[in-house]
Parts: sequence; structure tokens; C-alpha cells
Amino acid sequence: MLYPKTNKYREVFSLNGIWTFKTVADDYEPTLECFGGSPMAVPASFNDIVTDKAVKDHEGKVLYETFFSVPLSAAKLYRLRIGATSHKCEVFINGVKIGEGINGYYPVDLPLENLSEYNRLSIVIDNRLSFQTMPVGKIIDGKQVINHDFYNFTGIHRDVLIYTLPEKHVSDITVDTVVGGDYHKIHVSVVSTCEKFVYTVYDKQKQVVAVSDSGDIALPSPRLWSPSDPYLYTLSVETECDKYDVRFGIRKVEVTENAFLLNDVPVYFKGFGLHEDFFVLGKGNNSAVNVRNFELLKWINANSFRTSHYPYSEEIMDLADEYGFLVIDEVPAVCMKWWEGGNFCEGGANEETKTLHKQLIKRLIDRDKNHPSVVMYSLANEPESAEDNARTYILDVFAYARSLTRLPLTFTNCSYFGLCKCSDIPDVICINRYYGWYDYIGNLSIISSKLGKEIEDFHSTYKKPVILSEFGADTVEGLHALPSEVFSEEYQSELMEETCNTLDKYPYLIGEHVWAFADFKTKQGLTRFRGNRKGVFTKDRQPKAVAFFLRKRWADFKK
Ligand code: GCB
Repeated sequence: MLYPKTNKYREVFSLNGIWTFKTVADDYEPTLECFGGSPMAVPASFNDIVTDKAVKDHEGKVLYETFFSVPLSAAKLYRLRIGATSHKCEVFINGVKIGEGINGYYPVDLPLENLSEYNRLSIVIDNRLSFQTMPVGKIIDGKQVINHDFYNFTGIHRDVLIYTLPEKHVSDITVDTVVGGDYHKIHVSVVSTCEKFVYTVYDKQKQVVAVSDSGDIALPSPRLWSPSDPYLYTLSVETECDKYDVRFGIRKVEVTENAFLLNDVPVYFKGFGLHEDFFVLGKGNNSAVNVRNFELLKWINANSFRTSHYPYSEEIMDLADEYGFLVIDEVPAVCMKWWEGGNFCEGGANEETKTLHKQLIKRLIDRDKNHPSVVMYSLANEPESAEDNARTYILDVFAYARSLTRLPLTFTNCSYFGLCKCSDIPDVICINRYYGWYDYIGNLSIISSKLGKEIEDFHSTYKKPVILSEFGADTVEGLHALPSEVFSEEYQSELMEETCNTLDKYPYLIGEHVWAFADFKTKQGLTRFRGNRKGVFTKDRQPKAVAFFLRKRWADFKK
């Protein structure tokens, strides 16, 4: 499904702005009458906007409504695109249900028929998580228990757009840029009801570099995309009655026993796990925050990040292409469990969960396939991969993803070497390790032996490169201790230094992603002081002391 764009055949109308909002009962269905509610911003989460505690922490359904009016033409098709809601949603026009979104973090794109001059759009969102949603969760004694650290922000999180399409139109474009290691061709496949196609490739200055009436296009001496030169071309597909432009970059990705190759050159992943999270907005997409984040990522000399723990907005993916970041693109399968019994896990992940998981993998690949920044997919974060049931499940999910993409596949692993039953499955072994924090808190001298041993063991056993995909320490900015103590800026800096010194010893250790880029909101808990404070930047995006260490380390860092 192509992102809505305006051009000579297509129009886009934004419904972003102030809507009305209310918590509603489980059996609520919008009727013909408008209910009236309080004003609410879209896109944004409602949780950090409202002042009523009961609303902020509401578990269940909420209703968002707005009226819209668009210029109507009988020759056009109208569609509604909701960038993302968290989580499931049902969509109504003038009280009639027109469709639903099965999961948060993914676009909902629905046909609109019989529009009137004024139309009431109602979106009912359910924020409860279960083993049939992703992330997974569970209701215990009537209360939501979530199995992940980040706050369960709720709302309409990305743009709401109405867009038009010509009757006959292009509905999908795939630009395949790697043809048997030959960079001089791209292959374009189009899903469309049109008949005649002209493909034009433009360079960054909008100069034509190739025109073709077939999807196989020769590109003499193209400029390759990389973090140091994120060069983007535009492909324009024009038909007798429609046109769509898609940006793409040309790059080749390959994994060997010891390296991750981009355009045949080994790359080292320097960067972070992040969250979509900011003051007041919650998980609402915001261009200013997005650009600030990328400016900081550049400032600190990072070259990559993981979309922990769910697909990020399309705007962020576009910025990653433009700024030149290597992205590990993650589906929202966070902390999956399979075992029966226990408080949380009774009735854990099952066939239904797996069907949804596969659907979400497919939809992520469909959405992000043309982004050169996406160099690997992460199919889960910290599944309980030491469980017996995990192996069959994970094997199946990886085989499915393999049938959809040539890009490397991984998951981030929190099971120790020797316990994990799935480490042979991913193409790159990503490990999340908290030596000096959750393991051996306050003890930094343990890091080189414990972490070093694991890196060696994973590599010598599975013959795959390893990334340390999470490590870090909660740190309160402005808190100092000499000698260092946990939560101080000094401790965070020393933990990073000690960990990085260890990583430097292993040539097949091909990347470090610090947890986390910035402080973020979590559920309340004994180990969380106004959220997770492992950020290298504060929540308002200012550097903690460790940021200067990383900035220096990553400037021209080569292994
Ligand atoms: C992890 C999780 C991440 C948490 C982090 C922490 O292993 O992947 O979501 O936020 O640990 O700080 O506890």
C-alpha cells in the first residue's frame, strides 16, 4: 500500500488537529448521534495530555471523533489512512462501521464510499494487550499486565489522511535494486489496474537518468547509498491515468561469518535502541522531535539504530534514508513467552499469536521494502528463547520471513549462551546484555570476562557475527559520584567504557547499540524513577556525560 501523496492525479487532505475524545464502555458503538467529548490532539497519545488520573491510566476503549468535508468528485476513489493507533481500532463513518485495524504501529487504510458533504469519523481504540496482540500482554484480576518496559501509550499516533485515487491506479511499487550482485540494473514490479507504464529514474537534482517502458531499468554507473553518502534516486511510475514517485537507494547487503557487508565493505553498527516517546506527545509522531533526534544521532557519530520495539512512523524511515542510517527494523513482538503456567504466561503465545506475528512481519516488509536504510529485520525482541516451545515457533516465523525478503533476519536475544535454543536461527546474533546493571550491579570489573566469554562462545559455536544490541545503566542527569556509584553519570560512562573496551577485542563483534538513545516513559515500578533513565540523552534531548565519550569513540571509529 503506497503512502498517500499529492500529484496531478492524486490529492491528500489531512484530518490532523483537534478532535473530540472520551473513554467508552466495552459495548460502545458510535450511533447516528455525535456524543460530544473533550478536545484532544491528533496525532498524540492522550495519556500525558489529560489531567485526570483515571483517564490517563484508562484500560479499555476510547473514542475519537471528528467531522470532515472534502471536495467530492464522482471520478475519484476516496480512501482513509490512519497512520497508526495503539492498539486495535474500529472505524466508523456516520455511525456505520467501515473497517478495523488489527494492531498498533501499522497503518489502517480503508475505502470510503458514499461520502456526504459533512461526515463524522469515529475511531474506537482498544488499548488492552493479550496473547492475541503484539506486543503481548494479559489481563490479570481485571488489570492489564504488560510484559514490556515502555509505557502503554494510547491514542491516534500518526497522521490521519483522506486521499483520492483515480479509478484505475497504481497500488504498489517494489524497487528491487540488487540483481545478482550487479548494481547496474533495478527491477520494478507494480501492482496496478492501469495498462501503460513509463518508468523514469531521476537523480537527486531531479535530472532524468533513465527512462524505460519496462520494469527492468539499466542504470549506468549509479551512485550507491551508504551512511557516508546516502544518495537517493526517485523512480516515477507514470501510467495513462496515474503517477506515483518513490524514492530508493542502491545498496548491497551481505552477511559473512565475521562481518556485515554494505556494498562489499564491512560496517560496524554504532548507535542505539530508541523509542517513539516525548513529553506531552507520548508516541504521537512529531516532525520537530524526529529531526532533533536525527540531528543528535549525527552529532554523536552514530550510523545506525533499531526500531525497538515496533515499526516507527514512515516519516522516521524517510529521514533514516536521507540522513544515512542503517536501520534494524523490528516487529512489535516484545518479550514473547510460550510456557504454560505462572502468573503472566498461562496460555502464552499460541498458533493465533503466530498467525498475527506473521501477518505483522509481512506488513512491515511490504511497508518498508523500498527504504535503503533498512538493512536487517528483527523479528522479535527478547523472546524467551530458552523455552522448548520457542524453537519451533521461531523457526517457523523465520522461514516465513525468509520467503519474503533477501535481507538478513535477526532477533535480539536475552537468553545466555548455552541456554538459548534458537541462536542458530538468525543471520546475525544480536544479544542484549546488562552486565554491571541487571547482572552484577555495581560491578564493572566483571564485564570483560562475562561478556567477552559469551561473545566468544556465540561466535565459535554458530559462526555468525555478533552485535551487542542493548547495554546500559539507568542514570539521573546531574547526579555525580566519585568514585562512581550506580545511577550517577560517572557510572554510566564507566560502564560504557568498560563494555566498549571488551567489544574491541573481538573482530567478529560487528556493532554496539546502547540502550537507550533517550530516557523514556515506562509503567510505574520500583526500578523506574520517572521512567527508564538509561538514555544517553535526557528525555528533553540534552546530553548526559556519556554522550561525549560515545561521540569521541564513534568519530571515525573503525574496527
Ligand atoms: C531490555 C528490553 C528493553 C528495556 C531494557 C531495560 O532488555 O529490551 O525494552 O527497556 O531492557 O532497560 O530494562
